[in-house]
Amino acid sequence: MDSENYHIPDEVAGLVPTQWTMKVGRTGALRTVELSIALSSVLGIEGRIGDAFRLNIVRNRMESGIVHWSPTEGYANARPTNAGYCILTGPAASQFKLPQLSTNNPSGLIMAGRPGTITALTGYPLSLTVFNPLTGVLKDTSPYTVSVHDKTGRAVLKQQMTLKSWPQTFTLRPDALPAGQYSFRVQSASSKALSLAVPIAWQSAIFVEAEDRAQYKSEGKEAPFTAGYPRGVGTEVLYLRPESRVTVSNYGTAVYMIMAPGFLGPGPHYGSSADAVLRCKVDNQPWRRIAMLGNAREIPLAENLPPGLHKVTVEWGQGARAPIDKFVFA
Ligand SMILES: [Ca+2]
Repeated sequence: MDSENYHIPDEVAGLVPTQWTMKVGRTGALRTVELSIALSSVLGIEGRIGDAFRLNIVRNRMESGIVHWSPTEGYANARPTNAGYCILTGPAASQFKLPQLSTNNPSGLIMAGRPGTITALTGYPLSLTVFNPLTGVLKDTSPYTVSVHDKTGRAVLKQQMTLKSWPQTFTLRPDALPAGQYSFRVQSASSKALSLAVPIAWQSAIFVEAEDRAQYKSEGKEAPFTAGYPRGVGTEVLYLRPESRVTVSNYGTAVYMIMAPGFLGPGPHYGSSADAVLRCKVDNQPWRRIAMLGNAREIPLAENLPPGLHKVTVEWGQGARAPIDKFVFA
């Protein structure tokens, strides 16, 4: 913790269950908090040395906001995919070595930057960012094997590499690979636990979720915002504010923008976006004003573009906010 003002008031320290102990220390400008938690009696975890699991520590104090040890987007505290990693090292944490890491975790302890299948347009490179949060602590300098496997499990690309720093962005060039489903794998030579396998695909059209922060760049004075649409049951959409501007880039020869459906009463009512106008441009082409009149959900922004990387820029034009669901590059 790097806050100069960090302290644990007596009344909060008193709330820590009696099975827990806590020690606050200081190393230069850093404050460290050492918590001893009786895992089996408090949390029901029967751990062994080498076990790794996801952990988050959350402070719910509405007057000063919710504070997470590992950042969790929005107000949901319980999102295991956003939680940090925890390893049971035994009493001498500094003496824990990589081979002691348990291999019981079938999903591996390396993470891809995006959940689900990571896709690219047929014939174009596919980029993915890979996080390996434990290596900094475990001092792993062993080589890694990076490979791409087809549906039958055959390795169609394989490379050994020594990676000094994480996260790493890999750019996979399909060359002559046909469109289809593949698997991208990363494996440490020294620990089976340090592994990753994620589905990837090359396909003829790719969908970029408008609300995916890993995919858009916010360039305006105001950040855009994301909402469930309709709340709780529908898709996630992106709304632009008057001073918002976002750009999305991908490969292809055509770009479409998909709007979330409008609803007529009775039913979920989110106000009308009938007077909404968005301003859009592709690459350095002139700006277009796109009115949301009617029920057109799929709006062609540009077709017959030269093959390659293209950039869509979208900003608020006038009127109500319009729910942007996704972009399609084909
Ligand atoms: Ca969406």
